[in-house]
Amino acid sequence: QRIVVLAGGIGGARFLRGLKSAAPDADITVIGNTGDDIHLFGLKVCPDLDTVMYTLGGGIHEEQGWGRAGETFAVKEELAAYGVGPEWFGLGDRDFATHIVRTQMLGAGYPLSAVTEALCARWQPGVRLLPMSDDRVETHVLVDTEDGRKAVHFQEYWVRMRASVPAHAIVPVGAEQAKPAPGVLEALAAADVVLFPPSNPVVSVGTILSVPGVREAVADAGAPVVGLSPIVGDAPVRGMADKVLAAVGVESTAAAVARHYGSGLLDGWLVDTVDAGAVADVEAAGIRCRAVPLMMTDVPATARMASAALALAEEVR
Ligand code: GDP
Ligand code: FO1
Ligand code: CA
Repeated sequence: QRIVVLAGGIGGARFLRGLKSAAPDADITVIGNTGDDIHLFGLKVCPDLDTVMYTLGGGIHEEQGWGRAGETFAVKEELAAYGVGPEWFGLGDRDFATHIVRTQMLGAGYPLSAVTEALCARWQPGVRLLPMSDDRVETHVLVDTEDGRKAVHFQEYWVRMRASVPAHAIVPVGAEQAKPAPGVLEALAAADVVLFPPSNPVVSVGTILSVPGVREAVADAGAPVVGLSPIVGDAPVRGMADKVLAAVGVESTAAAVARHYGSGLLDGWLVDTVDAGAVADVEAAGIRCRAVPLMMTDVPATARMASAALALAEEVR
């Protein structure tokens, strides 16, 4: 069975761990969000690709959900001693090595997709991890500051500002000119099932879908497309999905997110049991819907979510 998953960072990575456990023989291709990528200290950092790679490869800081286990911060402290920032983004020593290897290979002319494959040769995530594009795309967020309205990098909005002010618009800068990475459209065309994990619908899945050709390839995949709600009980389980959903005029409810994707894209949608009241709403929008527990508390619970998504895909096939 060929499964294609459009994944962000923590929500995508944790779901994939459950999916691998639920479908150990499946051939899984992950299309990863690169809109969160940022250049720091001359290095290219790809938080969502790394979160998937480290989580599936056994190197993740489990409690935090991003970055490396057993991390130290000597380089960060030394940079700070030179007065070299930004000090608000925490890059650890182990993680730095990944960014050095990536930046060196990019400088030598390899595309990000080839670099990601090389990094995964070490981590063996057990899935084929593709960046959504080899072209630079950077999500910016329009916010009001003392100097008026301006666009800040998504990481600045989330990590430095902690999403404490309203987001007025979300712009995937560069997306219009970006091409899907090699393998992305081919994987979607050959998929038996396409899954949207409980990833951020705007700055993770939405950014992937903003790469020209990807939305069309998902809609035309000829395979069932099933998503899992990242919104449980009218709030994100973690993160700033409520803020970025508001920026695109979507309520933070499981039903509103399903309608936002729409029946042109989604065939099936899973909501948490606390949102069982939303099932009729979603089905009225032409999307088959079931309510099951959607909290990824551990791998077995997450595997049950993945099984429910695959079962719903069979129902709508
Ligand atoms: P990020 O790039 O690290 O922000 O990760 P993703 O975009 O892949 O996923 C973020 C989303 O995951 C957030 O909107 C959370 O609400 C959602 N999420 C995190 N943990 C859980 C969980 O256990 N269950 C569900 N249903 N959603 C979750
Ligand atoms: N998230 C934070 O909240 N603070 C950080 O200092 C931070 C550093 C960081 C470094 C590498 C990396 O791969 C991820 C990192 N993250 C950090 C997580 C990341 O910014 C976000 O979780 C996602 O991009 C949100 O979608
Ligand atoms: Ca992300």
